[in-house]
Amino acid sequence: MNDTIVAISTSLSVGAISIIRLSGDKSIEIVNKFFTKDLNNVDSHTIHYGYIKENNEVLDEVLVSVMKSPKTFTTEDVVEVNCHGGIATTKRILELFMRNGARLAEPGEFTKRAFLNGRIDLIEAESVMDLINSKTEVSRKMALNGVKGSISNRINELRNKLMDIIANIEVNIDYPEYEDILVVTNNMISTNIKELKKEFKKVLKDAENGKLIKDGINTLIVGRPNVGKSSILNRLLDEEKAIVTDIAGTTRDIVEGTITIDGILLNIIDTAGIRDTDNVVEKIGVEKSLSLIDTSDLVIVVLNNNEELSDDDRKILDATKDKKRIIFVNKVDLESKLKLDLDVVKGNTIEVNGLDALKDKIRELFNLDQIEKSDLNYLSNAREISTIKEVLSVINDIEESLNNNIEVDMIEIDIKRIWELLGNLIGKSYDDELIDNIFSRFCLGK
Ligand SMILES: Nc1nc2c(ncn2[C@@H]2O[C@H](COP(=O)(O)OP(=O)(O)OP(=O)(O)O)[C@@H](O)[C@H]2O)c(=O)[nH]1
Ligand SMILES: [Mg+2]
Repeated sequence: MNDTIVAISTSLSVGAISIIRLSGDKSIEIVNKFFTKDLNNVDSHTIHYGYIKENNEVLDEVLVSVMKSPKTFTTEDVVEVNCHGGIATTKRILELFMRNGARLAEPGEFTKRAFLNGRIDLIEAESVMDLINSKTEVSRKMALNGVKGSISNRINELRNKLMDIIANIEVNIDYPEYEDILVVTNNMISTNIKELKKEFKKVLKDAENGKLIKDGINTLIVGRPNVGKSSILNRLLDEEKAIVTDIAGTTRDIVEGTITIDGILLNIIDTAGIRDTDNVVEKIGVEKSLSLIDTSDLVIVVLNNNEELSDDDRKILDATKDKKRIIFVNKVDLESKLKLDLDVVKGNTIEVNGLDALKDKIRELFNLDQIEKSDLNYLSNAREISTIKEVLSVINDIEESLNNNIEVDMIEIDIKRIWELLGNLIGKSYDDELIDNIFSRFCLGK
């Protein structure tokens, strides 16, 4: 039997109302001890007005919601006390409940109980966290699909298809003498596996979009000193965030800002101009700029239209050639001296032009218009994406076995492995450490 947990479910700051939530067998009993109305025989899913009192001292005037097992978020008895907001009152009532049989919930423990009690699966649980953290309309919609179970349905459908294949193989192995069963051949499995591979590849591609929706596009602005990187950042943000001067080497540390394009966050980082330098501080800045290239989703390489391509420019172009990148040729208001045989976007930040073209290029590179129109039934976190990658690698093994005419019952082992991986994904089977890890990332009270 679970103990009864309690936490403040709203944020602990000044606000009109705070909610203290309890879940577990003793929820009603604990609140009832201090509430002015008897909650023992009230109907489930009802709200009651009264006071919380400790030894004749009124702590607050509250509304208490009583939700009885099993139709609650955790499937246990849940009581929510709506008290006046602010830190002092909320804490006082929380402490009262803690002194009387409730334990302070761990971060994510309410959602963890919902999962362990079978009310939601793991993807739905992770989506609760995504929903809380979502900053844009698109990420909110995607997270809500997760909470509602649409994403899990997509995985369950694939899992059922695998089960069909496994069942067919098993029948063949166990009852080879039956005349009217379908004889499962490598050919037949091969057709099925090809189809599944296509579907999992689509799931993975969508998941990469999902990650962009959730985390945004990490965009790095790089280039030699003085080409106008900080000016571009400022124009994009429409704010004088970074210092701009005509002194080469003005930006020493990174400067960050965010904008949204078609509902997708663009996390923009302006960096120190890259050049060979003996200045210790500038050198550290340059190294930082270079090291950030690897981890970014998009690199904007800025070149100066008014100067010929230099060795430093070439170095930067070379360091970014395998990345998703946009080359922005700045200062087109000045005489053109740059010669370059690559696809570029041109502009200048004084009269401000070229930035719309830059945004269009970003839309094109990341297919943003399609993301906005899609159903958003996407997986999106690292755990989910790495599981799908593992599935695809097992599928490759299967294809290899099929090519080598390995026996069907050997291939079945790999098919079962995929079925299991998808089970882990939705939390049908799980290990405790993983579950603790996932839920500990939640905020307190959720
Ligand atoms: N003519 C012209 N000048 C520009 C343009 N963009 C920026 N500048 C000027 O170029 C100089 C350098 O601009 P910054 O934005 O500080 O350049 P940066 O690349 O951030 O330079 P560092 O931080 O030193 O690496 C400033 O004097 C800007 O006013 C442009 O499009 N046209
Ligand atoms: Mg700068």
